Amino acid sequence: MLKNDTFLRALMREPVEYTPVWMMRQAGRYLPEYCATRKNAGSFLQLCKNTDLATEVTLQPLERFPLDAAILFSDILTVPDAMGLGLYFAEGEGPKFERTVRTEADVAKLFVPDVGTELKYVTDAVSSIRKALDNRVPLIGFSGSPYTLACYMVQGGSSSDYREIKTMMYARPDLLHRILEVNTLTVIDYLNAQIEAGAQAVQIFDSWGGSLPFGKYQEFSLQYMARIVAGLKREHDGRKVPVIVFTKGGGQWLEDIAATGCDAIGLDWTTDLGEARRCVGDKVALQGNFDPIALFAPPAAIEAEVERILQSYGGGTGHVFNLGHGISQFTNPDHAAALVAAVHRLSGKV
Ligand code: 1CP
Repeated sequence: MLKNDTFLRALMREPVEYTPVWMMRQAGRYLPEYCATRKNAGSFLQLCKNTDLATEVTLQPLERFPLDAAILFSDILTVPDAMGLGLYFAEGEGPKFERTVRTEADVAKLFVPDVGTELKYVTDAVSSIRKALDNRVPLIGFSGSPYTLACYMVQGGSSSDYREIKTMMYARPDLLHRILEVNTLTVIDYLNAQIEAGAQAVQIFDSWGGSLPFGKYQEFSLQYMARIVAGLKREHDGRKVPVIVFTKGGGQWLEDIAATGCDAIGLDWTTDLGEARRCVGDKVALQGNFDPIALFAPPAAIEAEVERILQSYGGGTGHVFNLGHGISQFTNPDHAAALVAAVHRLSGKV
């Protein structure tokens, strides 16, 4: 039995005593203990692939802060890596792929990898983390959305304008749809494998869907996420497994996102939580939406911002407090502590 299931209850809009909180990228470079473990691992990928070390870094933020959920330590880019694209991290430059998917021939070669073998290191980490958590808090599994994964597969790394993938979308939509089809089938297998290994909620990170024009978002990102939601195991071990959809920059499409059948929508900081609740609060829970850069202000300002967000939501269940995007590597961990404490104190945790 879970000792603290507040996060899962809030996602299912069941009564809660206070607002649960976790932070996107809560395990990461802003924590000195993470940097030490990563150094020992040799590289970021070796850290992801080593069960004991991935377990250790997943638990690091929970040792510091009374967070209400843990998130699997891994990366969305494990999926295109399993498709044979050759993920590596160039020092100081972020993720890169040895091979891109741009031509008709590249797309024809794409395949749905065997998740059970190629991504076994991820499900092994899930089982190991569940054991180490000993039912303290729930464990979140995750994947990138088909469109966000395609951004990296077509671009070959990070991008500021998504020129290659958007050109493909306008010039050869059939090619992009084929990539998205393969990604969708892979993500369904991948998330179901995480759920079977013990993930108690899952989040789909659609980090770059918000760069699409109206209409194209629905066709190239949302449609495929709806298919994933429909293809997931929604119950495991006698308990519902909530699904969170986070489209960064998706605040103007809330009704469409809610219609995917997800249990919760992740919001970035540009959306008013109260308005979002009035719009879709009868269908889904909401997660967010503190501006991660506000963590650079002094604790008193952080608390004021937490209070504004809690008041904007307006009390009751259905809110999971989070950042509107990942925590910056330059954040002072004491400020993250102030955020977590403020959420609990101001929302009534005794
Ligand atoms: O050098 C290092 O230690 C690498 C830094 C790092 C970390 C800590 C990367 C590389 N990934 C991660 C972990 C990670 N990534 C988690 C771990 C769990 C957690 O504590 O939250 C998660 C959930 C992710 C997800 C992820 N990776 C996303 C989606 C969320 C988001 O931020 O939008 C994306 C887009 C990535 C790609 C990626 N991997 C790493 C970096 C620096 C990036 C972003 C590159 C870019 O901006 O395009």
